Amino acid sequence: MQSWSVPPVGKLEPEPGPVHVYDAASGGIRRAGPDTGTARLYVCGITPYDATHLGHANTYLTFDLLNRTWRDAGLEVNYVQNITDVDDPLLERATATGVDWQQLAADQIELFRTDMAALRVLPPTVYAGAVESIPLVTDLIAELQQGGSVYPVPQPDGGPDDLYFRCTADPKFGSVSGLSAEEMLTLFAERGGDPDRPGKVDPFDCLVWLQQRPGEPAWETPLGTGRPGWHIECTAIAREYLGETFDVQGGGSDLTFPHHEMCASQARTATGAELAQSYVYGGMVGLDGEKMSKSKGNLVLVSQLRADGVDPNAIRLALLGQHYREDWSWTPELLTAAEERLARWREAVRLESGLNADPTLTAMRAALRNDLDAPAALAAVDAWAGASLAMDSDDPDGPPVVAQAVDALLGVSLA
Ligand code: 5CA
Ligand code: ZN
Repeated sequence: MQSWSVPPVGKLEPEPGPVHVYDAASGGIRRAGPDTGTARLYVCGITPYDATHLGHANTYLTFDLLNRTWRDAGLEVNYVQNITDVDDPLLERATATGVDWQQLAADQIELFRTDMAALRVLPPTVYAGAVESIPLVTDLIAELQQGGSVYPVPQPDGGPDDLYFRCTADPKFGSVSGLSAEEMLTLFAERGGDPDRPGKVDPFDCLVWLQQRPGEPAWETPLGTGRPGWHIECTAIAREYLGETFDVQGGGSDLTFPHHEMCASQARTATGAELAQSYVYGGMVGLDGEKMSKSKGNLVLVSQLRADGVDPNAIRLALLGQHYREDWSWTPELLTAAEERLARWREAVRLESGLNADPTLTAMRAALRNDLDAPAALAAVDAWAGASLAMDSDDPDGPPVVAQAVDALLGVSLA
């Protein structure tokens, strides 16, 4: 699948050094990425049945910060993102609105690309759709089946059996989210699982292959004519493009369980290796006290803000103003404050001379390398801009260096 165009990136000489992030599985801050060479990142992509809202944007900006922080530390980044371009929510929305499911997916993917490019998010190295990845998925299912951890479950109305992954085959099942069985059961039912389906060995076992249902799309494969389950899609795509173990698996915190728990279990069972060194999650963005979600319809869309003439750099700053792990609610005041901040920073970098940039650059790097602390990085730029505007400073390199650093590290253009 084609991703989106690479935005211009500010010129900043990389400075090697360790990057740390919070890993949900171990419950602590861990070093993420190698000393030199290539860092490997997988971030779960959209299910393209509705437009990009600020919750999605926040999640992709979080991992854009990690990407930029790693690059600034002198690393290459192999960044893989999927698109769940066939799954129940997409088919249900297409049926409900009377549009062709493929057209719906194509339109929403295109809108997402446009939104990401406008927000200056660096594109993934590999952008892989579920549909185009079906051979990878069926290979992995066949491998798990041979090892005895995939089993058939009869369809309620007859026809070939669906296939399920037996997560209890994995003694470490539960280690990503660290939840109790009771909590897992509630979330599994809420987030696309089917704990009560007859014929399953364990309530947590998850669907990996759904045989064709009447009126639904399906692909002919050695496992039958059907379509992939959700979790196995990401496990297979990640393994193909990033290898058995990679540095960070990321997404919004609603993916911790069951999605990433299942992916990790499937991978461990197939290869014996841990899928990711760190599992990193962004908080949930809400509106009026409720999680912003396509299914609830309480959305603020990136495309709508853009159509209203809002500068995407201000949207970026509004989102970066909260630490990525926080849950928070969008308000128009956050956008106004971000627009004011952007204007102040732009005024400061237009000065012919300003404060020396070195301490600011050091503070920005330290903040980002310490669990992507964007609010602290913004505060460092605020301090520089405030002081440069308030007093006569004589460093002509200050303004251009800060402008390049803000562009390279925060993805915000002050031009
Ligand atoms: N296609 C799957 C992942 S494989 C999926 O969850 N798609 S999604 O379109 O529902 O979500 C895309 C990403 O946005 C996920 O990482 C999800 O955690 C994140 N996300 C969804 N809603 C919010 C929200 N309100 N706040 C923050 N992130 C969100
Ligand atoms: Zn995923």
